[in-house]
Amino acid sequence: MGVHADIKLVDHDDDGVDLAFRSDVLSGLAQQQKAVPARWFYDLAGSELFERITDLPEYYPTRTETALLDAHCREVATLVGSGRAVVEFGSGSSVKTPLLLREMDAGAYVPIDISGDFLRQSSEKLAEKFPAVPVIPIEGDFMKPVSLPASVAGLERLGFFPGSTIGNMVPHTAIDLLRSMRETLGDRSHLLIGFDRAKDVRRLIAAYDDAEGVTARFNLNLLARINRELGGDIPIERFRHVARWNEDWSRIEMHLEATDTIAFEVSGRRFAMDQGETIHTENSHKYTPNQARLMLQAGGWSPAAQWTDSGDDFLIILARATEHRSAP
Ligand code: SAH
Ligand code: AVI
Repeated sequence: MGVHADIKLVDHDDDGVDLAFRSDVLSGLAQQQKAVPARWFYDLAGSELFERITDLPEYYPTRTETALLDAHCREVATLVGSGRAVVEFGSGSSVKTPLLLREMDAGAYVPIDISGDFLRQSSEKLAEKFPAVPVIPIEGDFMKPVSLPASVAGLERLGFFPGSTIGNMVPHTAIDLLRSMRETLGDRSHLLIGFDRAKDVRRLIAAYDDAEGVTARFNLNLLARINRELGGDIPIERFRHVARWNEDWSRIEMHLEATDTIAFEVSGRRFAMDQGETIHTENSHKYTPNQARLMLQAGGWSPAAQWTDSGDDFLIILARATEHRSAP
């Protein structure tokens, strides 16, 4: 079967600049608290750095969730049934996907990711492992409505959203995304989703500020990407990576802090920052199991089964699309 031609849902100008990237960066840098959405971390270098993060001793989520998927995907397949189109949101390296596909007689695999080159590489590798499954990659932003390819129109769907990528969204955006997934995947669909659990703050900070400095490089790579793709002259060496816990929102925040008073240009616009001022680059929310289930309910999904590890670090939930009907 192999990899089908990928579907691209991204707009570039005549110079190849991603219009959404430019617009998000220019508006984000003009705010009082400067901020750039975390999805822009993932150019090819950013995706490769993220893969290195997943192997760090401090970054427990990937290995914990992988062990959960390894142990429980057979039950998932029994509950969901065969012949499904598996649609993965933010598929990245697709390294967790085989744990699911090996248990399911999947009708197709549709990985969706904003990091186009990385998506194509990962799709090729996955297709080699599962030659009987058509792989149909979609390069695009899963926050926007996604139309699934016509070739999966007749198949029921299983959404796969691992990694606690949901945690990179503030709750109201996360619920909007769950609702939009419910629309994309349709009635009778299921969603298998990972949530990172609230835990000791020192462990959380270490996971986002590792001793080797890989997460710092991942964060600072955003500035290199802005300079390269948006004609910027940001002095990267005058920024430092900061990871802090925000108790009110139950989240780790990553920031890029100016170590000096600086001025720079991006796409011909001038910006200034005081020493100590930050650009907020990522939120990573951490949940109790009740919060996770409540968010799914609010997003149109009814939890059907859940699995967690003995250390209570990570949670995976299988949910069914809630039937549309009136309720009190
Ligand atoms: N699912 C993988 C990768 C998680 S990293 C895992 O569990 O290990 C998050 C992935 O989501 C990255 O590959 C990134 O490129 C992608 N991503 C982040 N925001 C996105 C968005 N808005 N639209 C599409 N892909 C996005
Ligand atoms: C993709 N996402 C769920 C990761 C996280 O843990 O929030 C991204 C990441 N940021 C720093 N380290 C990992």
